[in-house]
Amino acid sequence: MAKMFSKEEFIKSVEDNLKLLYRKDVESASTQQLYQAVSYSVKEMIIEKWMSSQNEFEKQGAKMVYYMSMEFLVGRALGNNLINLGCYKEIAEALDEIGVDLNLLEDEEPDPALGNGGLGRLAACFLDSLTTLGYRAYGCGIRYHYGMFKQKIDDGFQKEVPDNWLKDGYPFELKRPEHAKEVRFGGYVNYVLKQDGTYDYIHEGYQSVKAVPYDIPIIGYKNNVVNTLRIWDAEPINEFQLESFDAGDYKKALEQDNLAKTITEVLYPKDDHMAGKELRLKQQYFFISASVQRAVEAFKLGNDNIMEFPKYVCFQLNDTHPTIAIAELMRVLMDDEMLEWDDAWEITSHTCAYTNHTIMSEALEKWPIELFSRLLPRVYQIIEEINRRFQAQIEAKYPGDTKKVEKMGIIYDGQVRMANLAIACGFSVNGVARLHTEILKKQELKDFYEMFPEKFSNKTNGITQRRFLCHANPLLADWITDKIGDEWITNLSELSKLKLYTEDEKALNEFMTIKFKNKQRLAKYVLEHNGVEIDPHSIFDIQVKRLHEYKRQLLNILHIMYLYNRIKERPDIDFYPRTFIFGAKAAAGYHIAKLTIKLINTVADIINNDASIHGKLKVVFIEDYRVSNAELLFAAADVSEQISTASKEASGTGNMKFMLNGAITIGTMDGANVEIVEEVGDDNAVIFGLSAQEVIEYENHGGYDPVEIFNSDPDIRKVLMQLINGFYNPGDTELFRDIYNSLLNTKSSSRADTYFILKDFKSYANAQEKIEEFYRDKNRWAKAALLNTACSGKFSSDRTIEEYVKDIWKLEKANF
Ligand code: 26Q
Repeated sequence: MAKMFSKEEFIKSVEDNLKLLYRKDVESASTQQLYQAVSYSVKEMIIEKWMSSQNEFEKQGAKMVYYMSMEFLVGRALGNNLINLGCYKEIAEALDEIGVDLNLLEDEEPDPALGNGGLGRLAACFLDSLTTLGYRAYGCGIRYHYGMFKQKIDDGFQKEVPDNWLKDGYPFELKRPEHAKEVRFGGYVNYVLKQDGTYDYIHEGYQSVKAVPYDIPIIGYKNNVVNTLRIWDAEPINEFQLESFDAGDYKKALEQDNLAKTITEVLYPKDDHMAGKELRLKQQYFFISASVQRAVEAFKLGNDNIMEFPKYVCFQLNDTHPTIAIAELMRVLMDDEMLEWDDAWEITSHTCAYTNHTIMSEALEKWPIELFSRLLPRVYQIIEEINRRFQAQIEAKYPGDTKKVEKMGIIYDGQVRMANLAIACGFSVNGVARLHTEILKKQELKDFYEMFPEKFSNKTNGITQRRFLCHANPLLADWITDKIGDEWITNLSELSKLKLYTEDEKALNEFMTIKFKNKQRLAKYVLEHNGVEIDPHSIFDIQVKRLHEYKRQLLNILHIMYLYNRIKERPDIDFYPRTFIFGAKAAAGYHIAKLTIKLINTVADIINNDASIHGKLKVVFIEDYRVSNAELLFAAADVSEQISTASKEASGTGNMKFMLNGAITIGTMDGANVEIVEEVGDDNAVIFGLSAQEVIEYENHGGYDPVEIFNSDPDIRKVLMQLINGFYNPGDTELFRDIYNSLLNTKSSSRADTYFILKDFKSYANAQEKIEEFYRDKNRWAKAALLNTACSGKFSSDRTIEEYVKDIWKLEKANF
């Protein structure tokens, strides 16, 4: 228990907060009110550490990293904060003594969904690790009023419902109006000739919004260090006073007011295409401009030599979304700090570093010049000059090679290419898994790699064991601590000590009993939420992630349809009962993705209600997959589905969370799966499908012909025909036609079966058979499951962060 709080004091503080906030006592308060009061009490425990950490960091003059990200998918804070404060159990007991169940309070917390998926969750894991390791860090992001939509399943279809996560107030944030910054949009740039013959550039006729930061504490694991996630909200620059404006001002005031209202309204859901939406660019510039201005201001408080900026500050850009930071830092240094170009460039090019999370070209961020220069005239001007100089550099290095400028130019073909800006100006470029980084170097970013090989490195992703084991799976966490001590909580490679227990029957039994209990916990959740009974003795086979064609949820469900056919054709077949579980949100406008959700639910309905198969097969779609229910799912999984088309998944991080919790991977050699197999050994994972190289080879030769497979394989043909013959959906045989077409018909825009689903089908089905055979051998399975946990040490985000620190950020650890 934190030393300034005894149980009695804590309860007293909760009672005080209940009175203060709601005029209630414990007996009369609602669960939501109790959650709020307890959270405020926990915030009280944090605040001292928060202030003293910041003071200490300042005193030490420690270098800091600003992790710039459009998304931070932090998940619920209450339970996690208690774990990192080291007093979860004590507080749970204290609350229990006054008749309050901490678990129920935790369920009252909205799950702050300020992110889409992997990239946003990675940012959250990084903040946890940075702080636990004692590094000075800021997360910089946006305080969206509406986060990722809530998903409702209605007649099998996804419906998007707004996520009003702030409606009851968020107890862990702190508004910091004293650090507000003005951010400017639109207008034009005026030139003023100075006496020395150079120009001053003056931005005029713009609209402004006020960026107001809200700080959320990030608590290190039992180390008294607290860092800050700073999310910016927009407010009108002046109080809106109708009477005092004449006609011209009135229009402008209205527009500014509107700008402030819309800018932080909602998180853009990830799409398969980068649509050049003006509001998205506004969001990007909004939080970046505010963050950069604040970073320069904060630096100047402790140092008057601005040239030392890169010695004390690093900006890590989470994908290209915050890349405008490069031009904004140039602008602030030149226009506000009055530096010359060369000095500003010297600073900027040693401050900014870029992480790439995708190789899919349709996702690469590009903005039309017209839009960009209208919205951000001064910033655009700076990018033009960066581009001019960069092109000259390219031409000097590759004289006469016009293709190089075409491929690497920052401004080209009417567009601003953000990745090119990030690579040309940043001092570091990294991929997020070894395979991914190799593909970047050899294919997608080959020209850049040849020009700047020293900038490139790999930083394989990781996850925090504090949330995804301590909090998600307390039974397993305690068991591990019992066996090998608790050092694994801050040094995950310690888990390798568990390898000793693979020959210990009793230990294996305990391990599998914990898995069973977690399966029961999930079964209860499924019964409550889906009304479907699932058998914890069956194999729990889980695929949870965003819905995207490349992630191939479709392969999974087509295979389930195939299994169902087999069971129906041969009712006496020896089939080990299996429960297939899905969780996935589809972007609202992503037709095929949404149709896949409908397909999964339609198939689930038929299979789950077919008494003739005696419950051998169950299919469950978890509504509104998010961080909080993810924790239940990882803990309960036997099989982890990681079946993306090889070369498409940059890394994946769900794969690591499953592994940590003792699930066995069925997967392709893609992303971090490659490294997972390397750690656990290929006997303890089941790999199938084309390799990345084979996929790329096919793609370079115009794909392959799925119709051949359709014609020659009756099992596959039967499944595909069931998409369009009304087998699952007698009322509307056309419903799934587009899925059928996506697999078999070449459209002008794309090849048939772009993601090699039919090509990999047989190999996947064989792999699934291996899983079944494997699971029947209880002892072998238990060993493999335990080995997955034991070998997952590499995938801690602590390891990832240490690599970033050593190779890119060069931070020192706090010594307090
Ligand atoms: C871009 C423009 C306009 C609107 C939205 C977006 C947008 C938003 C989110 C584009 C991409 C994202 C998110 C990408 C993402 O989550 N990528 C995943 O990052 C993980 C962490 O590195 C990897 O593990 C996954 O492989 C990768 O898919």
